Amino acid sequence: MSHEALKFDKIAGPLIEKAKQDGAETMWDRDVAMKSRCGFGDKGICCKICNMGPCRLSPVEGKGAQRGICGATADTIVARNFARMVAAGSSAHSDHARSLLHTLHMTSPDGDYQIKDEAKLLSLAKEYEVETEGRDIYDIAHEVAEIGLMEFGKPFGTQRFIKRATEGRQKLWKELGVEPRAIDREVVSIMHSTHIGCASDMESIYALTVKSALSNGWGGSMIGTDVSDIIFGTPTARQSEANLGCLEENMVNILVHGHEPGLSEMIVFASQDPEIVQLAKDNGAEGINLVGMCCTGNEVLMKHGVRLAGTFYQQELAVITGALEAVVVDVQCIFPALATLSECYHTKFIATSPKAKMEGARYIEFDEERALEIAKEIVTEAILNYKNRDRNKVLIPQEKNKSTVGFSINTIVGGLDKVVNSNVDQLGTVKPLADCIMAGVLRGAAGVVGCNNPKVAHDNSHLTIIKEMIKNDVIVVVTGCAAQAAAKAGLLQYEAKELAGRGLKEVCERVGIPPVLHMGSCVDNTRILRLVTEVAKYLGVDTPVLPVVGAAPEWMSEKAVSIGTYFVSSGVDVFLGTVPPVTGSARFTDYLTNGLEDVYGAKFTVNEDPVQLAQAMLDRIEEKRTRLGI
Ligand code: BF8
Repeated sequence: MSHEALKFDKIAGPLIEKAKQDGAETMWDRDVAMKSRCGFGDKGICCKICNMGPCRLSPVEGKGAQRGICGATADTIVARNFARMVAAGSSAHSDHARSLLHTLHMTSPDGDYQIKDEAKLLSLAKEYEVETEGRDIYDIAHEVAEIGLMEFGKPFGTQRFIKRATEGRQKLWKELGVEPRAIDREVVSIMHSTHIGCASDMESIYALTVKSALSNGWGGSMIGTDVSDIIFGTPTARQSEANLGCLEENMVNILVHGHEPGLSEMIVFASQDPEIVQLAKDNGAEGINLVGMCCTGNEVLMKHGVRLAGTFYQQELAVITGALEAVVVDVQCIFPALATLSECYHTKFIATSPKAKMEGARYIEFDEERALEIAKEIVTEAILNYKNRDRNKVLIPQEKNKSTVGFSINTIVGGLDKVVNSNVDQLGTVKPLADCIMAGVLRGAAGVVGCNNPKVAHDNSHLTIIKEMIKNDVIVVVTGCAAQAAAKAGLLQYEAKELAGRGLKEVCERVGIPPVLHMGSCVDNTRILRLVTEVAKYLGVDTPVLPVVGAAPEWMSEKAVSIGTYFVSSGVDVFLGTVPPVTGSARFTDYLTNGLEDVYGAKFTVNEDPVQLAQAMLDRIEEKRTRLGI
């Protein structure tokens, strides 16, 4: 069962062969069964927003159906479909933040959730104009949470965090009328305006899309990152390991997978509880081995150094090892197929969120009011399942790599202080980073983020692009599954500096960092947004001027479309390695890949060839340097 998309992966082949012998179906079987994708959907020209259709427009201009029954053109239909993708992506990220705000609201000194980063809370309180003088830290936290929750539904005003953007961005968004209002309102606006018989003007639909994306980037996701740091601690640099080789032969293996840190944090604590560890030993195991996957994996990796089992596309492979006692999931990026797949093994597939009940899963609802107690219940189920492991069905790959993770903005800025003999006043600022870029020691910076997608060879695009960047003295920051691809390939180790150009290598050596910095989960793309913004502010310019680019080489989710849109709207060029479903409208495609530059100073570039995409990124960086006169 070979597949083009797997050629790059050393460990997938044997595990997929094993799946075949075990009678287990994988995404690659389904990919083959699918034969080909729907050509209309692929181009974004299938409209099913009302029951007169679905209307499928002809992909050939001037031939066949050029309009839907209501008269909607390809431009309208493509723009509406794109907008709805962004609305869904913004919803997923922002709802994640809403959960965290509720958790912040229930923090208490003797509860399961406490305040870990008081300084960050106080700083946010100041920004929210919350009185802090002489008040209990938990009273402050609760008031901050209430104000944060109002960002979702307030009837008037705009997102508070847009004040964090450069003055240039704030002015532009105001002039264009795209300042994001309440987060939920922007999603509702899209759903309303794309209802049958509403907006048909492509550019106005895109403006609504921008508002929702900005309400995610400068709203939901940014709130998510800040609140997560406040409750669980702002990440600092730490060592860990990544890949399926992190599973252990003689331990109870538990995989946490999904996104929201409220659950996974408690599973970390539960699995370290001495009584629970003893229970594992009493049941014949040497202990408990907790590993992470997808963005939950990033959360527990960044904050606790919990080892990473793998990326999005490895979720089935992890079960096929036959060595997992439990897969514990909450929301987003979880294959429904895991339920059936787990039945081929002894693995318990445990769903926990009312937002993502999974057919065929064992359901243990997670309730923050009894967080640790429920986490212990889940870990206990996994332990008691250890005896059911069939040793004949176990195949744990050897591959794993060391990585250094935990690069919050504080970690990066603190580390880079070592690069120059800064005067003390300039310590703790982005000056060293800005100086390195201006001097050409670093040619620029690239964020490489996003998913895996069977349309392209898994991890290959991420790694090709990352390696091209660092070889050319472009420092790389990574999040999401791109970060995990880098971790598995050893690019998050200090030793990866040997793959870097002279300037970047010198920076790595002076600071003691790898050339690729793991900044967290997909919600944490806002760390990248803020870092870029701080450099722009320091240099007194707007973001589009900077030699900085973003790439989602293997993106697949609606969240990625929202992220890409908020980055472009924030003045950062975005390079995509899989084609979004927009090519059915030449006008809309041209708008995304050219027209946006006149409006936002940044645009999308799409190329499925990672070498060409990397070259386009480097060219853009050099073009920006030339324009800056550096
Ligand atoms: O939010 S990178 S596959 S895990 S969507 Fe999902 Fe994509 Fe991975 Fe996290 Ni992001």
